[in-house]
Amino acid sequence: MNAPAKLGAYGLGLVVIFSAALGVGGAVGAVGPSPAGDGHAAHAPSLPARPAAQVVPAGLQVSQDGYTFTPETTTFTPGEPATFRFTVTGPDGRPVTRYQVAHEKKLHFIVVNRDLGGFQHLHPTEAGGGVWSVPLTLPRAGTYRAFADFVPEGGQGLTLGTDLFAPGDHTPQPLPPAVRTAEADGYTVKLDGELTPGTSSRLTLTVSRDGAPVTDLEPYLGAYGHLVALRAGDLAYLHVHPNGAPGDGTTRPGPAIVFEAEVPSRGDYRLFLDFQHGGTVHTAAFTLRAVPPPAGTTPAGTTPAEPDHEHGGH
Ligand SMILES: [Cu+2]
Repeated sequence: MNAPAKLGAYGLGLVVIFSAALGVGGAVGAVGPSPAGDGHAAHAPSLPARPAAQVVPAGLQVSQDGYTFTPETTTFTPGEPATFRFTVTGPDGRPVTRYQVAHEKKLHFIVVNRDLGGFQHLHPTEAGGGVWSVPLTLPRAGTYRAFADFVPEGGQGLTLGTDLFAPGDHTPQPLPPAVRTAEADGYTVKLDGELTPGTSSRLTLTVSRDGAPVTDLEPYLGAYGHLVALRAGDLAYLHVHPNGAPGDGTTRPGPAIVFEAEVPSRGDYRLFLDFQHGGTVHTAAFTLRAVPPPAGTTPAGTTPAEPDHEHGGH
């Protein structure tokens, strides 16, 4: 019976945190995935102390820093190919037409089921006048989250998110359990490493096929792999940067792809790895739980773990 009350309280909590995060942005000049400097407590004296790393993660907002993700339509027939068109509206209220290239593209477009059961990484084309256009099929009925990941010229990188809908009966799927290997198109990908909230965590993904390491991965968007991490529950979008690049003299084309990931909180994350081999892009998906390190090993610069009732539980 008290579920609505809890939801209401949760929503209020989000509003408070959101407002505080904007305050941090105004004070230090940036709200982004990197931890901001401290000192924010002075601007929000009525709020309890809050780790600076808990600024609003990317992907949760349809509008941020004056930029707004504006879809032409948000409802699609399940399983039917369609064209998704959208603009990004800038601070002046007009569609943004000038972008910086990042990872070889001006804009990266990610679509995932709200239950994290699917993943599409697409690259829309410019249709003129700031309109982006991309063929899109929402494979089954349900609610989806679409992310536009871009850098407006002269601005900061942003990931804006909006919901898309495919009407019809559907049964949400539970989050797949955490496992250390994933299959993708006949490839096996093994995940090593842990996610530690609030600090950079090294993740190594190793690709093999038929038991043999794959040592001739092909560059895709300027790297041997791209990793998107989405937080279960709200689909916060985490930027994950690969270590090294093709042609830098030290980065090998597999079988291991190394990333540095930083997640803002404990909880479950769904990781999607894109890699290219044989001229085709493959996607391997993992569930990984972020837990604070055991007491006494808290990395410098992070907030000490709460009393650890989950100790040894994962
Ligand atoms: Cu992309």
